[in-house]
Amino acid sequence: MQLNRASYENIFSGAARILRENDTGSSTKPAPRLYPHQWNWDSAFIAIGLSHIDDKRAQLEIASLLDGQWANGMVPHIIFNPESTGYSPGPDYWRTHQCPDAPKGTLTSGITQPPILAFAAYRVFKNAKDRNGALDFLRSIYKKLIHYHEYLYDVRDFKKEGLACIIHPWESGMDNTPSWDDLLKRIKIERKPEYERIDKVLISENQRPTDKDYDAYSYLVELFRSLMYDMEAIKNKSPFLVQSVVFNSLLLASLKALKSIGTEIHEDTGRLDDWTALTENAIQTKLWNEEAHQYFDYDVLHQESIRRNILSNYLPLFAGSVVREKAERMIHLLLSQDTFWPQNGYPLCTVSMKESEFNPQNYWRGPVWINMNWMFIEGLAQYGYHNAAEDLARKTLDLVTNSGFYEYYNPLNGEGLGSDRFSWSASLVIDLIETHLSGRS
Ligand code: 9WN
Repeated sequence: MQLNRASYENIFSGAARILRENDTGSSTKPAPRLYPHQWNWDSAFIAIGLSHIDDKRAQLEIASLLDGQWANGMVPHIIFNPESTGYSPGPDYWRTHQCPDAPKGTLTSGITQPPILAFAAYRVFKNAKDRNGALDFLRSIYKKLIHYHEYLYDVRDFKKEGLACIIHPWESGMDNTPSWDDLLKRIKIERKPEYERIDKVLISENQRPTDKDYDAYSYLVELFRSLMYDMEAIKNKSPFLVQSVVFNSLLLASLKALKSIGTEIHEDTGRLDDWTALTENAIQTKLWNEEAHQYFDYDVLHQESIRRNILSNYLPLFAGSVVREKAERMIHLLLSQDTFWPQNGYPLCTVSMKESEFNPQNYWRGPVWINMNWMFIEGLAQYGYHNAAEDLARKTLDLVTNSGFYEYYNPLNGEGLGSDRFSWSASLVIDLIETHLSGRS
């Protein structure tokens, strides 16, 4: 079968249409109704797909996200669109405008998300047709990107080990992954937080996090709000502090991209090599588990590895920071029909099918997510596993062709779950068609 752009004409134009429909002018909503604002790692993934269609619009997606950057360098996980309602928790709940570091005139959340932004910015540059325009774009964002990474090392590397810590499940982007279960259960919620859940009105309850999860999510936001988002205070009081594999793998991928960006525009790349070496070493020493052949998240408060076999444990492959012998063992597990690649279904499950928490319909507890597949297609190709990468790309495109551009999918039968017309599913399908299939058979 010839797998090239022409075979996917319809799916490509369907994807481009979704990005147009979810476009608010300078940013793209992750989903038409469920997520009506701008999200951090969504915009990064979206910009990569947009860069195949329109250089300038892709650059604007990244620039508009950076407009929400805080004075301390943090790029928030949500930038609220003042014209959109219908998402909870909204700006009234976060109340970040009270905080001196928050940007003036822009409403944002008070936490961040996996830092894949610099990686995306470099891809947007590489895919640009107008090279001079793209160089100007890099010049306009470089210092802001450096400031974001300074924040991650100077403020978020609580243990000074080269591993940024996350303080909320939402910062992992994988909100209710089983890896957070024990930690969330341990949180003592003295007073039930006051929040509403609009998500359950739009999406079946069995596909979303539980109310208990939301109690913990909201409790943490109320705690951070009461501490005025002061990271020193949060570090001492937060019951959720994790050195996360997804966060630090994407950080590494971004550092490498940032170095390439700096080199392109002849800027000082000073601290980048030191940071990269530090984080690469910390991931190998602190997060690697020899017995399980994978990396585990680390619970900083209870000083223990979180031993759940979840897909994101393998993301150092995306960062290209795994030595060959380890990588081969990991890839063997990743491609196994017992864990992440169901025999008659669709890869990759976000939780191993062998874990007791595996649930094929519930959010980050098993379903296939297109951004995860995309990162593993990149990772497999980097390690020379071109057939497996192409197989995964083809299966991913089959899934979208059969079921539509959903937020996530049941890996056992391909059913679309969560929101329909989901932007990063559309955007990354465009990139798969343009980057990973063209010309190969
Ligand atoms: C909370 C927007 C975001 C994604 C996350 C995904 C989901 C939000 C929610 O939607 O999280 O940030 O309300 O459930 O888990 O990865 O960025 O698409």
